[in-house]
Amino acid sequence: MTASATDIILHNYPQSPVAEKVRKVLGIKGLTWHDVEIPRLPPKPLLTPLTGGYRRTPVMQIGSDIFCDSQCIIRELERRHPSPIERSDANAGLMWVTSRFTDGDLFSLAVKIVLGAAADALDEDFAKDRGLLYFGEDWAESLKQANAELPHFVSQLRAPFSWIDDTLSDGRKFLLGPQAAAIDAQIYYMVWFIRGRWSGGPSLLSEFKDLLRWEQNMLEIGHGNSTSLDAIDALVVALNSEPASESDVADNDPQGLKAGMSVSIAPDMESGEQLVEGTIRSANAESIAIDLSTEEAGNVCVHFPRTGYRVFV
Ligand SMILES: N[C@@H](CCC(=O)N[C@@H](CS)C(=O)NCC(=O)O)C(=O)O
Repeated sequence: MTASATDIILHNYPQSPVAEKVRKVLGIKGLTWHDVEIPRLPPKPLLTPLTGGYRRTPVMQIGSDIFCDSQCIIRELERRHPSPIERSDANAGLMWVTSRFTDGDLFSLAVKIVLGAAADALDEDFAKDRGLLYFGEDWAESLKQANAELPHFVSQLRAPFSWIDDTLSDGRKFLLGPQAAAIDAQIYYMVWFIRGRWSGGPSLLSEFKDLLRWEQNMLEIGHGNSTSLDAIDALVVALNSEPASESDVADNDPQGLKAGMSVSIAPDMESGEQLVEGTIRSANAESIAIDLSTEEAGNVCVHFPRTGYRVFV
């Protein structure tokens, strides 16, 4: 199977909850896409030439445009395939505001529960990698604490789950009504993660009747139409194409960003992740895109969200 420069390519692996969020958006929109399976642990030698070093999951590629982080990916899918889902509706902005809580506090809680419950059984390399990524330098201590305080962390997750259940209690099929939207994917991936990766998940969820009904509706949506693609073929797509996104930097950027400036970008946390270096092609309130070049992928334009990322000028 080969891909063209306009095809959607998702670099991900089956167990990734954040990738499940994006796979669900692809399903809601009924899109066709290529599935490249990447390693769960670094090194990721067939991914990082595309991203300039960003190693998280998922990453979306369209030709030589590379979208890092589910925020950027969902926004780009929405721009290219606006119907059905969220931008067309006035709830879009609130969905993104809510997503800072679901991707932030709520996801951290889910990670604490899943990794904390399994702390003694985790593979050493996996524990070290994810520990650093999610808990920072003191990860070993945090993991022990998550294990010891599991009931507390479950209580913190149970409340938001009860709010979702309340919202659905009028019998609506999805959170905003009869049609699934981005907010559904934004919350579903947490439920999917807790159910699938923590032994207490099914029991916790069984408390919420309407949430279970919604979960089934979400499950039935599927993931769109995907075919697997070799990672080497994805690199060839990038090598044989040029970035197609526009160059546009708004005047009033708070950091004084301008087109052509050299910058480095990384997730805004102490997780020891590699900085991605390039020159600015576009920047606005929501996102930033930088141009860079690697031997394996040629010229690429790598897109990041502004929220949750730090731009070093
Ligand atoms: N803010 C990122 C978070 C991505 C993230 O943390 N993904 C996890 C997998 S669910 C990850 O990257 N784990 C380490 C890895 O895959 O190497 C997003 O929304 O895409």
